[in-house]
Amino acid sequence: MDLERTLVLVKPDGVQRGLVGTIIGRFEATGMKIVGMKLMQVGEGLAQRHYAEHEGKPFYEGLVNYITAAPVVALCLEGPDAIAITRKLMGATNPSDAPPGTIRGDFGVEISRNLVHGSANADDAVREVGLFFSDEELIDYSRSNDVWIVSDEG
Ligand code: 3AN
Repeated sequence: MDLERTLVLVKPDGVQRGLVGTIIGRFEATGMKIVGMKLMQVGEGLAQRHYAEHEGKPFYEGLVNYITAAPVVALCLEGPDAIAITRKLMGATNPSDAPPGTIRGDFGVEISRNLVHGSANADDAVREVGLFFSDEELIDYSRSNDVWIVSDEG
């Protein structure tokens, strides 16, 4: 299967609650590669572009306020079927519908504080990765050598 890339955000509630490592760990443990990662404050312009599809909905303003309220961790994940796998690990948008074992099911209780974002489909993934990362910020692992924890190189 072809490799896919997807955008993940650990949202402000995930950062404030000290769940960054736990949430990233769940994605990382699947074998998906982290090809981009940064802690950042999302400005209003970026938030509006990211959530453009929700403009006009009753929860839109709250959504922009929430994502801009405090830092997020943005990740670009890569792997076969990365978009669907990421969304499966996240669980349903509303944590009360998300089963135990998913990030939202284990750590969330309300839809407006649902901890994590993952691109919904291939078009969104390309658009959203481009919004949050420049090409230079994304790693090409084919240019890396294997590195072991214990090195025999002194
Ligand atoms: P998902 O993040 O699961 O892809 P979307 O794209 O439908 O869900 O919605 C984007 C974000 O908008 C959600 N993560 C959630 O924070 C917020 N949201 C969606 N629907 C509602 C709603 N009915 N009430 C409040 N917030 C909502």
